Amino acid sequence: MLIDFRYPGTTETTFVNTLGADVLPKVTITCGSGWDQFMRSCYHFQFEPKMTWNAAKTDCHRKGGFLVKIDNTVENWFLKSFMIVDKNPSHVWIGAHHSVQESRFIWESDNTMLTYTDWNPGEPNNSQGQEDCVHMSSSITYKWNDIRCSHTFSFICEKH
Ligand SMILES: [Ca+2]
Ligand SMILES: [Ca+2]
Repeated sequence: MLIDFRYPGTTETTFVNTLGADVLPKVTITCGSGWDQFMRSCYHFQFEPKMTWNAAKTDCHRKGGFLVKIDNTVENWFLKSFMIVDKNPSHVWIGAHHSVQESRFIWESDNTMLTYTDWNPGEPNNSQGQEDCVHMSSSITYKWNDIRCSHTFSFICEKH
């Protein structure tokens, strides 16, 4: 598997293979300060200050992005890996939330249904009928859980 990855605090994009060797010249995508590039997207990991899901969504929009939309296992793996080697936050909001009108989970960025998912076993369980937002939790190796939107957590923004 080949991934492109920009290490935190650097401006160079480095292509690495699974052995960690640099194998290809960099491809330039300008993410801007505070954003990290992976594949064709840029990510902003906000560990502090923590926010409710709705405030996090608004903050991502203000920054020119959206709450992260996780499309596949590679993107999910990148996000997990980044958090584990960085601040290892306890809870992180992602862009999935439960649409009351449609009675299903959708991504806030484009209102599409979730295709790839990484739910923790037994989730989503909509505990007490009040769990409409989705987070990744370090206690379950960053698998996904639905939870009340009013919690204040770290969050991940994405932009293209
Ligand atoms: Ca994405
Ligand atoms: Ca739950």
